[in-house]
Amino acid sequence: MSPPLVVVLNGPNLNLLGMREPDKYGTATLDDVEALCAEIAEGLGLAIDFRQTNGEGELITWVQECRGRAAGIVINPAGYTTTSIGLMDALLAVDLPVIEVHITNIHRREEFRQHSFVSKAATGVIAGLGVQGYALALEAMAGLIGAEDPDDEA
Ligand code: CA2
Repeated sequence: MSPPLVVVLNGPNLNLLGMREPDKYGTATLDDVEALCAEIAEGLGLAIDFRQTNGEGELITWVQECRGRAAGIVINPAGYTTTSIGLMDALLAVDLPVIEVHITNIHRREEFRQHSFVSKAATGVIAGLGVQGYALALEAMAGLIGAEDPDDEA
């Protein structure tokens, strides 16, 4: 049987990770985050599809396309966290486990970063643990979808 697919979505400006503001977001690039996710996913018996877009419509389309294809969604919605009712509606409609990830602790930052529409559609939220939050999200997702550890004896 093929491994369950988890779609890992990244919103606007996350393509700049590791290239700007390392004091806030760290030095890992988005390619590094993808490599981390791929390594963790393999150990958990998950397949991943890792993507980034700057477009709100594209992000919403990708969420819609998860229906019937993916077992769960890990998403760092970045700047659309606090603005996009369309993204929230898509995540609610897709009816899959959703884990929202933020590299920084949005609750310690400016007030405008603290209200997340995406959280209304999320099963769980991880914030403030750096890019390790993506690895933790995949571990939690494996538990939510009942993925089988490939190292476990059948
Ligand atoms: O902490 C997070 O992961 C955020 O989702 C990152 C967003 C920010 O708008 C959220 O409030 C919190 C920003 C993503 C932009 O990423 C950059 C990375 C490096 C340099 C510049 C932007």
